[in-house]
Amino acid sequence: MESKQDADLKRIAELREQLHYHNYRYYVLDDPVIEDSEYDQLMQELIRLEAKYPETITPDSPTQRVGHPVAGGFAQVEHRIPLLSLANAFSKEELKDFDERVKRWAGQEVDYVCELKYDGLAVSLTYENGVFVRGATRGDGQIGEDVTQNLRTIRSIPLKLAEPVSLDVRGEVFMPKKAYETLNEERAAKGEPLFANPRNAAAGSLRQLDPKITASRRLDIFVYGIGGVRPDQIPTHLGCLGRLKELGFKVSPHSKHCVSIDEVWEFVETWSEKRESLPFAIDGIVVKVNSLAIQEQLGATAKSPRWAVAYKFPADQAIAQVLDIEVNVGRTGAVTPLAILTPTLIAGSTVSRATLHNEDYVKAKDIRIGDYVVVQKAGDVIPEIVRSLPERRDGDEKEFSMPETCPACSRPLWRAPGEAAVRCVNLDCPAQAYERIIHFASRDAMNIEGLGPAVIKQLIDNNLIDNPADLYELTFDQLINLERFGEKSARNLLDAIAASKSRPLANLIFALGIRHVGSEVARELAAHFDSMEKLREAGPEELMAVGSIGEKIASSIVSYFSRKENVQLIDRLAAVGVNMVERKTAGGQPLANLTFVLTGTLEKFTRQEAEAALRGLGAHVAGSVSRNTDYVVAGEKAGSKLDKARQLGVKILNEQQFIEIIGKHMQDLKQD
Ligand code: 0OW
Repeated sequence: MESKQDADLKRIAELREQLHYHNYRYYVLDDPVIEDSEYDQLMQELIRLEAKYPETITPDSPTQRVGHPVAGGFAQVEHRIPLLSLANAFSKEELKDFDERVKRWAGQEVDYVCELKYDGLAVSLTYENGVFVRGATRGDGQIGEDVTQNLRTIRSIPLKLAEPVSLDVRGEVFMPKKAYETLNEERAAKGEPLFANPRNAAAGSLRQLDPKITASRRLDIFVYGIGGVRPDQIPTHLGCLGRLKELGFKVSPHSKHCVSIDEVWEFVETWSEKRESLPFAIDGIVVKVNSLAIQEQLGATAKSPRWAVAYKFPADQAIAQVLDIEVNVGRTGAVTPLAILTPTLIAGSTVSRATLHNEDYVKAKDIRIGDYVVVQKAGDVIPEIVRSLPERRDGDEKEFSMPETCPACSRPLWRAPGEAAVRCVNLDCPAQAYERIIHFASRDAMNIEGLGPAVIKQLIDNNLIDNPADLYELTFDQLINLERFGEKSARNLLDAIAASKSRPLANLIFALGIRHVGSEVARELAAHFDSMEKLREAGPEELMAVGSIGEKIASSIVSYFSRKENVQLIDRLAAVGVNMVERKTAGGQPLANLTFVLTGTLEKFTRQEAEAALRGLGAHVAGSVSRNTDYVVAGEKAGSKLDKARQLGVKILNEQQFIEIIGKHMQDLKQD
């Protein structure tokens, strides 16, 4: 008979395996197979078990991502194999010259691999027997800084490889555009200096002494090389990228094999156009000789390899004139100055507005209405004014000063002492209502498909909604009469709004837009308080007992619920059936603590309806079958999940049995 301890230790090993796998699915493949709440469940169980057996904790455990601050700065690390940098090319001709030189040295035709040039900072990661043991910045190529603790917080860096190999890999750590913009918005609101571009933001974040801060910056990585690999081990660079992928590293899907420099140039032109659409900044294209034997033959200068070159996109700066400076009211009421510019072409797109962050920024850079200014798109994110050109002034320029009243509702603006941001505190301000509904419907919030800013503006302009609860009272007839709405789009929007009722509690808390409550804090609140009711009644001390919640967030939450319009909003959302409880302990929900997986096609339910019915009864609907699954509902043409269920001995329901379970409980609910 297995002892309890043996069972626990076995469970610990199982949980680590599963969490490594789900981490890989979510952060490396961006293709999760389970819900966040299920991932959190597994993590909480492992944390609890490791607390019971602390001697079993190993550095490669998924719980060991965020360590302690590094006392006294970073140690220096000597790279076993130097991290080279890249020579630059700025035109098609210079790429042709590179190609000629390489073919002359190699004495043969050469094929290439093109990679996007991620605008971040280069790092080296060392693995021993498949375990991540050290990570360092490139530094000067020979000596870098040991930033292991901070690299561990990057979820797309595996702590344990798929095979127990020992090797050094190279990659580029970067900050995705969305994370960069959010970070600068937060810093602008606090009057902190802004990062000039995503590369500086990534470097600054990776070199934080406290890993908690690094962890909050949501850095990411693309791996692109294996240190010291030999041609007889892996003959081509493409082979190296394939091997890195096999081991579980995040490798960019955009790299391309090119048989000639002409094909390389096509790749350059393609991405020169498409780079705007990437979720991360690139500043060029890296061209590498594919054959490792030829790479070895060509060798390197002191600084950079002869077998690679970086084509740099043209600088993203241009000169424009400031026609006016308007103010924009954001979701939290923050009023930010916005420069209206003469339309100017920068890096492939026409720019006519640029953020000025806050009043201090305008003053510090002495930007006036009428000024000529240098505008830049730092890594393709929102355009920014770098500096004004006083020498081009003719005396007609006008200084900007923040208005006294809100442009949208004319109520007085307010500036918290010590804060750089100026706010409109009128909760009925139409500009804020618009931003609040956009946030409410956004992907990480209630995730209402098809309800973007344009549709929301249309609904507000037609007086159909002025706060999120109104969404759930929209009717087909109201939508069908709107421009650009047909039967199908009206039906789809209503279905999407209805489906959003069963989002997890964490999504709803985040969707409310409580200041300083982001999606991470919302998840912690949902896990701790289990229901909106309890959250609403929680006092500051109770709130500060939760994970990362301090004084500032606690008072923001308490003041949010002290406003009657917010309480009314939540009551209205509850009245229309929006889920207000955390599924695992959903009181009075007959299927609470039961996990269902749906597979195949049901006759009487769409997948969404079946999920909504289950969640409405407190069940958890998972994306994949595991030993935690209680029931698999198998419709027509059920697939591999049904096989897995049979393997694991999970109970299987056909549609009729499913309807009986749902129907029975629906009856109970109706009788309640
Ligand atoms: N930034 C990049 C990138 C890349 C190395 C290997 C040998 C010489 C350069 O996307 N995709 N590939 C390489 O290959 N380097 C890159 O960035 C360099 C590293 C050091 C300075 C640049 O950041």
